[in-house]
Amino acid sequence: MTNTTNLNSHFKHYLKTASIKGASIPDGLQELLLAVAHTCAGLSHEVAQGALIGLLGSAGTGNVQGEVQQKLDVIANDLLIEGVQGCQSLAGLASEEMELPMAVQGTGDYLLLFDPLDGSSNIDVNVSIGTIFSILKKQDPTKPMQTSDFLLSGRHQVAAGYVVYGPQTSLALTLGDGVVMFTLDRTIGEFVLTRHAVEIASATKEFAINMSNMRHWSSPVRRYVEECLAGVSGAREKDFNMRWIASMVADVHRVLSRGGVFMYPWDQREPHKPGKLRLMYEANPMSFLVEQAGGAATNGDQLIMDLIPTDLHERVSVMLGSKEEVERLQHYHSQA
Ligand code: P6P
Repeated sequence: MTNTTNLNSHFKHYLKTASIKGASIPDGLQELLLAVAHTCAGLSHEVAQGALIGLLGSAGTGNVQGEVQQKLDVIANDLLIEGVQGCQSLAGLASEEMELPMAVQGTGDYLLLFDPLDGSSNIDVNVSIGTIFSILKKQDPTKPMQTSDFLLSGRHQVAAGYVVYGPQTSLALTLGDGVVMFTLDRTIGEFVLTRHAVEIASATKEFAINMSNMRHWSSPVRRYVEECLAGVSGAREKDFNMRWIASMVADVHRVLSRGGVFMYPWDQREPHKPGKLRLMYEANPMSFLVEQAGGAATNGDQLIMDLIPTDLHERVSVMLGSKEEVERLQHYHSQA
């Protein structure tokens, strides 16, 4: 992304003036991105209020994934649906929290997918959580939306990003020409450009994985992690550090910010499921950001964004981040 990289510009000004591969951002896409960002700025306030307004704890309902919904999961989902209703180019939307997609205008250029509040198991313990979004270009904008319209590979994304509700509320965005980051200025309720040309270092000394699942992993993943743990006393030329926040948005924000590799691989507890994380509204948007920042994202055998989905809520094994480490993981998988 070029020009308008003058830091401190507000999100709306950025979208109006950004040049993406030499072209300005279409008005309909600007409108949609503004609506998502505005909704997430409001959600940041709700998240920060938490217990003060009775928003912690379970909603007493389950979602399509069979997971217990937190109150904030439901609120985030409802706010995002409401927030984009006026977007004239939005044909429809799909959410982790809903089995079927929902028509907005019915016809239109874009399809929005989101995980409204990822990492919600962390809500009650005051650990960072986030909203992940992906925007696909609808193949035929004149026809009414249907579920099959969403089943496109991650290469069809025209935009992707997340908002992480942490000590700061940060928004990361790619439109296919690099990655930029914004910080919510609560004094004015605006996202302000604070980083541009975000790049993931190819080498790293930091890996992120839930180590308690080690006995369930495939051998290539076990080999990789065991070598990281052994460091210079083993096959690696350096020692490693480990992080695991159990909130994908927070872990990926760290990888984008300072490098590293994030893994949630397939494991044998559910051998018929390719992984835990969802392809369409978690892995694909994060993979788009990571690739645009010079990193890589694989399921072990293929690049995640090359995968052709067959189901809106399908899951995938995820290994993403610093290119050297992801390529090593791919190499170990190719030898298995
Ligand atoms: P575990 C959150 O529930 C999530 O979907 C991701 O955000 C996170 O990376 C992962 O699950 C954490 O899973 O098994 O460590 O609790």
